Amino acid sequence: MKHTFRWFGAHDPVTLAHIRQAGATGVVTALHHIANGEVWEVAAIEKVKNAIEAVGLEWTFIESIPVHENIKLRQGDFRKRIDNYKQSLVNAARCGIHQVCYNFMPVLDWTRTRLFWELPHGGTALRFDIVEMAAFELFLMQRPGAEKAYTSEVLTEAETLFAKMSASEKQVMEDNILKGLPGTVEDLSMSDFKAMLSPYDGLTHQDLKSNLSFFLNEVIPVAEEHHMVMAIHPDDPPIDIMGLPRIVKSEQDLEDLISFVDSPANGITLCTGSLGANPEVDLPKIVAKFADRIHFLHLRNVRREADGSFYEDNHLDGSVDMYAVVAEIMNIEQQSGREIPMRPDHGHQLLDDLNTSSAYCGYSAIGRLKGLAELRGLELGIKRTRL
Ligand code: DNO
Repeated sequence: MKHTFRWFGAHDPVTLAHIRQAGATGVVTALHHIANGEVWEVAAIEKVKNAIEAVGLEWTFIESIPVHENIKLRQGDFRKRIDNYKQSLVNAARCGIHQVCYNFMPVLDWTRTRLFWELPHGGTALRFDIVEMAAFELFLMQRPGAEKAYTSEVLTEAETLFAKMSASEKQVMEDNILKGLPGTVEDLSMSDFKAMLSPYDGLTHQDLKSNLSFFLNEVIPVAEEHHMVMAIHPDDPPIDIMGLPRIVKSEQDLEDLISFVDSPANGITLCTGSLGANPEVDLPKIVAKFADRIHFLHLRNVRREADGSFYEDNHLDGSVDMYAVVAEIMNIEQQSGREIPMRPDHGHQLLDDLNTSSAYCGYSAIGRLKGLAELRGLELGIKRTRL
């Protein structure tokens, strides 16, 4: 595997020098200052690329060129936004960057109810709690029909929980949940958020899949022409939340995705944390099945709980059998001669991370360094026992 680290740009307190010290050889980043849907110009891409190369690293993957909401909705100026997307791809290729991650989650990216959930040793982890999520939807957001999305046990617990929460706890919960836009530090207000959701009213999974298919049929030929690959990130968590359809959360969804355009350029980011939160997903099987479509690896573990909650565990502990996943990845690398880029996805807040609260949620230096070190050790161990 090619070892990379995510970097959020010049404002990231985890610097390129830190990334190099952590043992990564590649960087994964985006032009976070460019508004979603605008063209990434060559000069702006070059500037970031030069900064990365100046410290002896390489810009391995773009994560992400975000997809404008009008493209997901196939409404308004979506054709212009798709043209902009194509132009950004062409410009990235001109700068020598050929691998692009993206997602097709409506409105929100990843969603958690706790950003600093304390572990027994005092470090913190990200957590998605189904009871808190239900309490948010029912009582803070007051989404009509939200009760249909939860079991009666969860609804009862959510009611009890909400009755006990103080005003400030409710505010923290709202801020946490509306945080799902990586690379930003701004929280959305509830009314902005509702305004963003309303165009999705009545949009079904099938509609959203058809809009994804339309988008891919437009951009994949451009990617192919410029020897690029696109790698969709699965939905996180892998369930419908807030009434929004989520369409990349299961093996069947991945099959549908690759059927939309039959090209290796139409690929997947294997996020073991996102897919691994779905108890029905067999990750080693998915690696073997979609081998030639897996272009990027987000390696992270989750510990699933019976009611659908989960938290992010150590990279090698939890419900995902990381040994089996990495062993399968190494099989497909061996068969294809490829070296697939990986990044340790997220990390706990540990040691000095706990004093540097300005890092992006989930993207602490030491927690991720630990994850990378463990994953590299696992990889080396597998390699040596196979020799
Ligand atoms: C979370 C990340 C995601 C990912 C995007 C890709 O930390 O894994 O935000 O970058 O979904 O577009």
